[in-house]
Amino acid sequence: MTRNGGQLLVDSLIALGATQSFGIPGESYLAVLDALHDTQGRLDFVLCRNEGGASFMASAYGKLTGSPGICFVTRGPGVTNASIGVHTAMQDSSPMLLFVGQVGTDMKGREAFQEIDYRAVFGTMVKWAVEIDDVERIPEILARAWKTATTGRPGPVVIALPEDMLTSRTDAAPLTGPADIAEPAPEAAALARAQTLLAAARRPLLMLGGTNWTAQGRAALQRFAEASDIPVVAAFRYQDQFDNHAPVFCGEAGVGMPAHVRRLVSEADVILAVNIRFGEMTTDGYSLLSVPVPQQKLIHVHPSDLELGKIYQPTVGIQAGPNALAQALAPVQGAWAEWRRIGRAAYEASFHAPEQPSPVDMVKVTAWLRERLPEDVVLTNGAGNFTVWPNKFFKFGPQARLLAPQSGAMGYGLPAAIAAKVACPGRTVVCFAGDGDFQMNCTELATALQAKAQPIVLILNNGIYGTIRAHQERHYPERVSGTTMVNPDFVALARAYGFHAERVETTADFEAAFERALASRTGAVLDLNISAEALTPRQTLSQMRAAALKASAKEAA
Ligand SMILES: Cc1ncc(C[n+]2csc(CCOP(=O)(O)OP(=O)(O)O)c2C)c(N)n1
Ligand SMILES: [Mg+2]
Repeated sequence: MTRNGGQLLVDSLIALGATQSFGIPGESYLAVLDALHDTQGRLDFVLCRNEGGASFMASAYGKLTGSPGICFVTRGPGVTNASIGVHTAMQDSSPMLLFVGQVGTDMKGREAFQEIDYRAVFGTMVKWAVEIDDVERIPEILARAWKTATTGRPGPVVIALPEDMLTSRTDAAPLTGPADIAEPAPEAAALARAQTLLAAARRPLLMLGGTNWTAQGRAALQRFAEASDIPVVAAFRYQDQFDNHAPVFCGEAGVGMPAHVRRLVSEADVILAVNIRFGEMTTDGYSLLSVPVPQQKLIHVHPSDLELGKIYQPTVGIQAGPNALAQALAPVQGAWAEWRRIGRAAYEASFHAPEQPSPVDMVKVTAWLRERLPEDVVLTNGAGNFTVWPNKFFKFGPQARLLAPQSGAMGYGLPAAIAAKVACPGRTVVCFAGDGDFQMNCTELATALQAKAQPIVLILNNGIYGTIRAHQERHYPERVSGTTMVNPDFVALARAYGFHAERVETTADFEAAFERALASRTGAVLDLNISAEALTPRQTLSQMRAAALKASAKEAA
């Protein structure tokens, strides 16, 4: 027998095109670790510190590269830690393969040590959950897992590996490569109906998002939008998929949706929605389009039939990939120049915000970063009020990328930044983190140190779980509970992990500190002195509290 199951699995992954993997070891998959011993330089293993961090890294790697992020974790405690990245990959439509150890087939079903029924636990969280129960079928299952993760609406696949499947020997041939599966092109008659609807529109809108875009597809969609002068809005946290400098780009339909974006979506008469799923954030709580039949005429284009008509009945539904659709669209003309101009002007105006009541003023910091960061920068963030800065105060050009979780998972930013550095060592990667957000996965600084994948991290340190504090002040003003943090010395912490680190006390100190961060070979952590008062760009904590007190006084009267 030529090889064991672990070797067959690793050889098959290499044949499919995997070059990087992330994980935490476990005795449940020693044969895989043993196979990885001989594949350095072909399939590397980034050793992480918590499975939550590892699965975030794999999820972000898949989102950035389009190649499934590979994650290896052990059973029970390992995989439950990893579930956060799996959920995020699903909500983000990011291709990901999570391999997890399983008890031997001779013990299954007894609630053996760390046993989990993966199909049941991950059943609704993934595109496919499978357990290998015949070593000969490893190539077949891996080929299907790869295909499942990358086609249609991309997403995560969980593959359970019973211990004896990895140690059994086999003569089965490994894969020779991934299947060549073409992106579905739009059906001609449906495309013609869509074009007719668009041409007859008075207030058309293009919405886009999702994964699996190619540079050519994005450029083709931009040519179509510009030639047609149609305003463009990106779905929640997919604003990096369209050149924000284009005069047709009008903003992101995401959390804290600006009024002008809400207006564009709700007042449009024809919406061409390309490659998006209609999530709660993108629809402002499903309020901008009525369920199940929107008042707007909806042309919904998606590579997965499961997304078409899932929530909104489209006027025209087209099952097609985003790039094939973009190449096929012909420009349309209409009298909507003013509609587009107003949208764009409001987007440009959204970058102006008052001076912040904070020693470090993020309006000024982000204005400077917009000019200073390289065109191919990767920004990352987790969850918290601070995300408004990378999400709403940055302009993504054609090469810039945003790795931000549609799942709103705290702790995603740092692992995502490490994954981006692993995938693209030459690019500048900047993680925006809240003080709460950062501490979810700050142990991954060790992963960064070991993998020499060290990004720049900006901690927006306001001493509070700001988002929850904001909700608290709105609903229970003055009754602060469970939202104030006592924080460690972040500079000392980061230095202990080999990072360059500085405290930035005032706005004036930021530029020089950031230049030192850029120049540092070790990556950098900048601890920014942000006042809790500066909770949102346009409303302070005190204003929020006062408004809530006034409202409750009115209610009582
Ligand atoms: C894993 C996870 N746990 C809890 C939450 C709920 N939550 C959302 S934002 C937030 C506070 C974030 O605080 P911080 O990172 O300090 O950012 P800030 O809002 O202060 O800018 C919390 C607790 C979440 N989204 N994800
Ligand atoms: Mg905070």
